[in-house]
Amino acid sequence: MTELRGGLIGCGFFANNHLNAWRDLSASGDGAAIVALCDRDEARLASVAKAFGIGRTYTDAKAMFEAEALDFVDIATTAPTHRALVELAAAHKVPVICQKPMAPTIADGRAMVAACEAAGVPMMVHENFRWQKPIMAVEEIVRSGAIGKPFWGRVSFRSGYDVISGQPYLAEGTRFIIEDLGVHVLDTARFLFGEVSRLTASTAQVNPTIKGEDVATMLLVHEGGVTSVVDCSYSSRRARELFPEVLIDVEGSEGSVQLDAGYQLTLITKDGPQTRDVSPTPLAWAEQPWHGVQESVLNIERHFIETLRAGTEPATSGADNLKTFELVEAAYLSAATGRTVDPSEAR
Ligand code: NAD
Ligand code: 89V
Repeated sequence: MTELRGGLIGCGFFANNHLNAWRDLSASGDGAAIVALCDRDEARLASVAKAFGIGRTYTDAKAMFEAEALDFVDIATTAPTHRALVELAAAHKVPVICQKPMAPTIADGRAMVAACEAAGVPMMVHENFRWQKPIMAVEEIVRSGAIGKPFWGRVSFRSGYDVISGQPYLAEGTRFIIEDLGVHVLDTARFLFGEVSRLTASTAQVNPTIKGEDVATMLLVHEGGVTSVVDCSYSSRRARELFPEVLIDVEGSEGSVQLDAGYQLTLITKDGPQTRDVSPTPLAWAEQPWHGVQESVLNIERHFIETLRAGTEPATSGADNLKTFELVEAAYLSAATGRTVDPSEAR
């Protein structure tokens, strides 16, 4: 199998995880490797290139696309640059995987999807929460029918972890938790319960040193009949700090499934409760407490490469992720107006 050649743009805080996972995929014969790096910060570029032994480096993305014959590009910059970089990739006919959040506005997101469609290149959003092992385990149970027809759910992320210290740009935007973290939990709710017809949200800003909301509570009515509560907070002081665990409850006509603290998964059926440990597998380069997120990066990159080889649509394609983006927009609109919103209003 010929190894696909990728370029990575953006060598910042989270890119180490991308690069470690790409290195694992290359070593395990999954058929992809990063051969070129780009960052407009020269010192950062040099240090990451050295750490990962990647000799071909660029401070300008256009120069990289022009000089390299790439099979794909991995965009790991922050949202304000995503549209221009995705459009550049499309112009060079290079398939893209682009970090979340997709873009600052849904209009930008639509333009990115349209550019890739017009160029005939696949586009995937790096929406990795549905690639976390514990979340995949919940989805597998729901899909198996073991709890019957689901009618209620909760997807919850509550933490007091100082996420701002690693990602200082998060303190600067007027939008914070729904855009950055809510996008993951809303996507998880779509993954588990399907599309949403109505959403009501309430938000709060508890931390006075930031500009956006750091607490959000959302009520979702899904088309298939499930009602779910999706809540997230970065201002929660709790008995046990769980960052970055997502807790999940699903109740169905024949039973329930709970993903509780410490990655404990309980299936409750007529035969009683059965609990098993679904902890993520720490990779060789994992750092606690990020190991579950890091494993999901490996899973999503592998999926992207499989879809490129098979010519199939990735699970979180650009078009798919626009539906999660509509939920983000619906949540902000609902919180601002106090009304229940049909996410299709954001279309
Ligand atoms: P960062 O600011 O630490 O790094 C971004 C890097 O991109 C910087 O080195 C910057 O110089 C470079 N850059 C920006 N624009 C560029 C351009 N046009 N050309 C070349 N280089 C450019 O950001 P980060 O914290 O690593 O976050 C990156 C993205 O990853 C964000 O969208 C964030 O939301 C996302 N993220 C995702 C997860 C997840 O679990 N999926 C976790 C953390 C961060
Ligand atoms: O996606 C993010 O930016 C990270 C998270 C911890 C949620 O993965 O903050």
